[in-house]
Order: sequence, then C-alpha cells, then structure tokens
Amino acid sequence: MFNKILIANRGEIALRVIRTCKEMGIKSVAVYSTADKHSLHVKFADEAVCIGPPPSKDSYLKIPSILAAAEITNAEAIHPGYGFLAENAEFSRICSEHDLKFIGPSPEMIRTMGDKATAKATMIKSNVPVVPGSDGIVNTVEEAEIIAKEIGYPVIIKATAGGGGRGMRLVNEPENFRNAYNTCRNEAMACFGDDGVYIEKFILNPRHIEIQILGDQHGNVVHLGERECSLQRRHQKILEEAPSPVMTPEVREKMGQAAINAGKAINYEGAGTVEFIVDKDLNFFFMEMNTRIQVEHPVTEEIVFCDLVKEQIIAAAGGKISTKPFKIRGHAIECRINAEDPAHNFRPSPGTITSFNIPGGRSVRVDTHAYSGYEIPPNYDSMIAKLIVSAPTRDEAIKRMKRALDEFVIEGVKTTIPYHQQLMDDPGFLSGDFNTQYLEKSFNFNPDII
Ligand code: MV4
Repeated sequence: MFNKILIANRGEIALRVIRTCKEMGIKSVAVYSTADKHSLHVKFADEAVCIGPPPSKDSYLKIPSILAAAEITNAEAIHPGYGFLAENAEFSRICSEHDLKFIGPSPEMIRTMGDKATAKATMIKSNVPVVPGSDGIVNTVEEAEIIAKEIGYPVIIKATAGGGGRGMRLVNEPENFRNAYNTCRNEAMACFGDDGVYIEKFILNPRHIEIQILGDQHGNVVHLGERECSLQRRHQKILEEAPSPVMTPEVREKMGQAAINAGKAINYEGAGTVEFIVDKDLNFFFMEMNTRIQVEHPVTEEIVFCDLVKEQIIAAAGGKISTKPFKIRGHAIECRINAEDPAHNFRPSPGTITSFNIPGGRSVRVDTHAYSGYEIPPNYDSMIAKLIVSAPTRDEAIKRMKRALDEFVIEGVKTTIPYHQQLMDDPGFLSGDFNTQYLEKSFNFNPDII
C-alpha cells in the first residue's frame, strides 16, 4: 500500500480523498493555488504545497508544478479527483513515466473512452446497447445525410471529441441537415481540434441513469447499482439519487451487466461510471463512460455501504476490489449546493461566507471545504457543498432532505438552497416522473417564495 498520496485537486473532493487516506493510514499531500490558501483541504492534509496563482491553467492544470510537488514531498501516487486532470490521458502517462501511480485508469483506457466514436464502437463489440446511427465517424456530408434519412429524423450530430453535452447538434428535419453538419464540424474543430462527428437517432426526453463500476488489475469488474441523474440544467447535474425511482430489479440486472461488459472490454481499473440514456419504456442506450470518481458518488456509497475512494486506492495499489455482491439498502439523495443565484439565471455568487451552519442528525452527510468566514474564489466551479441524506425509503429521504435543507444556513453569498427547497415540494419530483428536460422545461423556481 502507498505511504503517501498527493491529491491533484481542490475543494470538497480533495478533502474527501484526504479523509479516506487518513482512515487508511496513508499520508496526504494537498496542492493549492494562492486563491485556495484558506480552504479546508489545505488545513486537513498532512502537507500542503502551493502550486501557483489562481487561474487553473497556472495551478491545478499545470502538470510540471504538480509533479514537482509530488517529488519534493516523496508522494508515491496521485489522486486526480474529478475535473482538472482526472481524464487527461497525457497526465496519466506522465505520472507513470515519473514512477508515480496515477490513481485511475491507464492512458489507453482514458483515450478509448474520451473519443466518443471509439467508445461507442467498443461498446458495440461488447454487447452493450447503443443508439442506432452511423458506424463510427462519418466522412462526407452525403454519407451523413443518407444515414440520417435511414434512421429517421430527428437525429443528433455529435463530435467524437465532445461529451458532457459539448459539441452536439440536434436536427429536426432534412432541410436543416447540411447546415447543422457543417456547423457541428467547424465548432468541433475550433473547440477540440478534431472535426470527427457521428450521427445518432435523437431519443426524445430521455432519462439519464448511470451505473457505478469498479475494476482491478486482476480482471475483476463489479457494478454497484445505478444513480438517477436526470435533474440537470445546461448539462450540469443539480440533484442525484440512488436508486432511480423507475428502476426495476430486472432492468438493473441488465444495465449492470452491460456496464460490467463495458468495463471488461477495456480491462478497466478503478472507479468508473457508465452513462445511459433511458426511454420511457426503460430501453437503455450507452452514452459515455466517465473514467473518474464522480461528484455524485456519495449517493452510491450511502446505499451500498462502500468507500469508493478506498476501492480506487486499493485498485491502484494492485489489490483486489471488494467483489462480494453489493446489496442496495434504502435510498440516498444528493443536492448540490452552489454559490449561485437561482433568481438570476444561476449567476455565480462568489464572496465571503459570513455564516455557515451545517445540518446534522441521523443519516445526513455534508461534503464541503467551506466554513464560516471562508472566501469563495471566483476562479473555479461554484459548487461549495454536497448535502447527502439517506433513509429506508425515497419518501423518508425526501423528508429528511427538506429538514436538512432548512438547517443549512449560508449567509454572505447566494446559494441554490432555496431552489432545492422548492424542488422538494414539486409534484413532478415527488412522483419520480421526470426526465433530462424536466428542470429546464417544466419546473419553475419562484424567487418570491423563499
Ligand atoms: C443524446 C440525447 C438524445 N438522443 N443522444 C447530452 C450529454 C451527452 N452525454 C449526451 N447527451 C444527449 N445525447 C441521443 N441520441 C440527449 C442528450 C441529452 C442529455 C443526456 C443526458 C443528460 C442530460 C441531457 C440533456 C440534454 C440532452
């Protein structure tokens, strides 16, 4: 096992990794930009190294500075968290070249899943259901147009280098196809330096359900059930829960096996997530695989009683992941608390937190790097806390979440707490009858009833 791990990240996820390191008896090294000097991840790590000024490109994305921090502290492994360098194949490669274990998959695994057309082709070979469409990237507009006509409109054009909602174009009718195709390719070239695109049938109003998997160097791949992630705005998840309110044991078994096949196809190592879009008849189709620990991993932890970061570290050290069949017990919900103003189109609200009261009580978990007096820098993601509750049933979890949201007091900055409070009373949310379009199309936040 490692003696010392450097965490190449900031905020709540850096603190989350430090906590598991402590419980495993592993020393932790935090890195921080000058803007994060007073963050809790810096205070609670065994050592901390400043790696540069506030802009991410000069600090958390600056590979030479991170390697230097690992070298001077004698760290043996690097945990990348999520975002920043977590899915950077070059970083994974450079770490191993410097005798540092990257806690995550190999460069090849990251590359295969990072190129969405390659990922889809890999899934087809492994019997994972995919959305009907082109056989990989298309070469000419003529070929693309024929495929669109065959699968039938509406179709979606996706950049192979995109993902997470970036580089996509919806086409409702044949007249608009050529224009959309050219625009999509040009934007893909400008954004990613790769203009490869592929075509898919557009699935109307799908749900987003993802399966958590774990893999190790001994060929074990297990799944830990699903997370319901349909409640999003502009491809940003707002609330996640597990299990999904629409899941059945039969579909879970099938989706779980598909996710295991996906992981086995690339000898996956560590924690990964296989994302599916799901139609109203519960047909599911592979979308993307995320080769990292995700923001919403705690809802899985709370219902399967497993520390996913611990499993990541064990897998990276060459150990065996827990393969005992996981049992799902109860229901967990996570609300993302962002320093944003929901009354003004979620505009970021950085600044000093003048008062911070964290909820507590039974089965309430708050993952945060913030505290009373903490100054939220304007340079990074606006998520300042994750509030996770669990209970035997979904109804009880919702009641507990309402209670916990009422106890969560944050003053000095605007937050998404009032938005979540209204969501907890929303009939669509309460019934579980929602999809990826629900928050933007059907749920109306009323800023006057806070
Ligand atoms: C789709 C789709 C409908 N049909 N593909 C958006 C993010 C990326 N992971 C894939 N996305 C979608 N792909 C087909 N063939 C609808 C979406 C989509 C979506 C997916 C998951 C969660 C939220 C979403 C919001 C809008 C569109």
